[in-house]
Parts: sequence; structure tokens; C-alpha cells
Amino acid sequence: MTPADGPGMSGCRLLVATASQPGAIAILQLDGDVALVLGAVTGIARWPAGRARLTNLADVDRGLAVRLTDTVAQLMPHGGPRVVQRLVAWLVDRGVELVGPDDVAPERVFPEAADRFEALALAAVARAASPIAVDLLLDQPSRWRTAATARNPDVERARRLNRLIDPPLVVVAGPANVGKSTLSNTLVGRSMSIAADRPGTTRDYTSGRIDLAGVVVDWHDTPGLRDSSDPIEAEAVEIALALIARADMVIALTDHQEPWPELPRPADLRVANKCDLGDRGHDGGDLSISAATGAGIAELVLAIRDRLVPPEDINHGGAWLFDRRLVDQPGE
Ligand SMILES: Nc1nc2c(ncn2[C@@H]2O[C@H](COP(=O)(O)OP(=O)(O)O)[C@@H](O)[C@H]2O)c(=O)[nH]1
Ligand SMILES: [Mg+2]
Repeated sequence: MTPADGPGMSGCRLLVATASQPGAIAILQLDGDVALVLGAVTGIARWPAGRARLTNLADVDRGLAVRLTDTVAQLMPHGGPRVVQRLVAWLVDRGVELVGPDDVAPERVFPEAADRFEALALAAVARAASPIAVDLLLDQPSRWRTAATARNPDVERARRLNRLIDPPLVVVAGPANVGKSTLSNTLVGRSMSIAADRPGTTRDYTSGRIDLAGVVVDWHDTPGLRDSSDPIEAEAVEIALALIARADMVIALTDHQEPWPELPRPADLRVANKCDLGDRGHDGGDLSISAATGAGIAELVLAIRDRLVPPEDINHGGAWLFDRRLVDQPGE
């Protein structure tokens, strides 16, 4: 497709959401008229919200393409800098606008702001994904002007609170057939991925940007992590492992029969599904749920939320380093 083929892709912005050092996967976030861009990049026409596919990306790479909402999508190619450069160039050539997180001076966007702290807070409110960020952000300018903590901001607390602005990546992993897709469908609220009795069904994942009791996350289902001779399934497992490596939170899921999965990193939460079929009293599990009946789902949502953004961070009265420009010299 060339720019002459259609209305162009200028209704879409592109942000390289992962840091520039190489990782197993990179995340390119698209914002705006994403359906058109997803269609052009993948050659696949139908992209309902919640759909994630392992697919060709502009003949540059194969990777995961995800439509998280009507207006937000992510492309996840392999993380080598050359692949990212080529994919970005392909998109920019077709009219997609490349933006950086701090391309525009906040004082220019919010001339009504009393000072730089207020301008940065308003800019953060404008892009914060989680509703509970708003009150906290609007309280920051006065904290930054006065609080003693502003001279020595707590970067670890900021790392967690910043998840209210940029949604954290939450990945559910476990053996085949334990109910990962059923749980993902329940939470994402749509029946997108195939939940079935046969192991190895999930090649298309369920993903979605979902609000977990006030904290918005990017949720990713994964296929069962088993060795497979099927090259597509093996590739899906490889992408799932890369997502696990990048994730802000990994949820290990098992059921009343299967063991806990062996993951490349310790799980942040261990959840036993199918409690309606009997509870084995899994050693070390944090929660028991039934994705099918809904038992324990409300508790699970709160457990995920409170681990990602602990209530003590939200209730902390100190200054929140929500944008590093708060401590950078203006104009540099
Ligand atoms: N009884 C019961 N069955 C469930 C539950 N969750 C999932 N299942 C069933 O388990 C099978 C595998 O589910 P699926 O979500 O495809 O598992 P996945 O391979 O881990 O994604 C399907 O037949 C589901 O209907 C549950 O909580 N209770
Ligand atoms: Mg599945």
C-alpha cells in the first residue's frame, strides 16, 4: 500500500513505548484511527477491539498485533533496533505521525497553567489511562511547590504510581486447558479467543485494555507454554515468553488437576482456577477462583490492582514524580 491508495494514515500517532535498549520484543503503540493502520500493516481486514494476532508486520517481521481498544493498538515485533527502525519508517512513510512522550513543551499545550508543575500535571491528566489518577495528579502541583519530598522524590513509588498513567502489562500464563482464555474473556468482557477442550487452541490471543477496579491495565492471555512441533504454536510460545519477560505482573494460572507452571520468572500472583470442580488446596497459591462461575473474580481483580498500585502509594501524601521533567531543568 502506498500513500496514494487511500485516505492515508495521518489520523494515527505512533509512540515507541519500549526503551531503546534491545529486548526480546518492542512495543509500538498506535493511537487514533488504528483499524486502518492495523489492516495495512498486517494485511488482515477485521480488527475488532480485544483481538490479538501473531502475524506478518509490514513484511519487516512477524510479531503480535493487538487492538486494545477502538483507538489504541500495539505492534510487538522482535526487539532488535533494526526491526523497530524499519517498522517505524514503514509507518511514517505512510503518514503515521511519530511522537515522543515529551515532544511538546507542556506550557505551550496548557498556557492557562499557573506554573510548570501545573502544566505537567495537566499534561499527565490528559494522557492518564486510569480514572483514579486524576485527583492524585491534580494535587501534585501544590505538593511539588511545597513538600519536602519534592527535593528527594521516591522513584520506586513513582514507578508504581506511573502505572496509573501508562497501563501496566499483565500476562496470564499456565498449562494448556486450565482456563486462561476463559478468565481473559471474562475480564476483557468479550468472547474473542477460542476457549476449548483441546490443548493448544490459543494461537490468537485475547488482549484488552481493561479497568480493574480503577486501575487500567493491558491484559494478555497466552497459549499454554509447552513444547510443540507446530511452528506457529512454537512461535506463539516464543512471543508469550517475551511478553512474560516484559510484564509488570505475571499471573500463574493452574486448575484443580495441573501443577503450577514453570515460568522463566517467579509469578507475582498464583491463582488456582476451577474451584467449582473441587479445591485441591494448592500449596502456595494466593487465590482460588472459577472463571466459569465467577467465584473469586472480584477478589482477584482487587488483588491484581493492589499489587500493581498499592493503596499505601495512592494514599501517600508526598510528591509523586509522575514526569521526569519535574526534576529536569526546563528548556534543556
Ligand atoms: N468447570 C470449569 N471449567 C472451566 C473453568 N474455566 C475454564 N473451564 C473450561 O476448561 C476448558 C479449557 O479452558 P480454556 O479457557 O480454553 O483454557 P486455556 O487453554 O488455559 O486457555 C474449557 O472447556 C473451559 O470451559 C472453570 O472455572 N470451571
Ligand atoms: Mg487458551
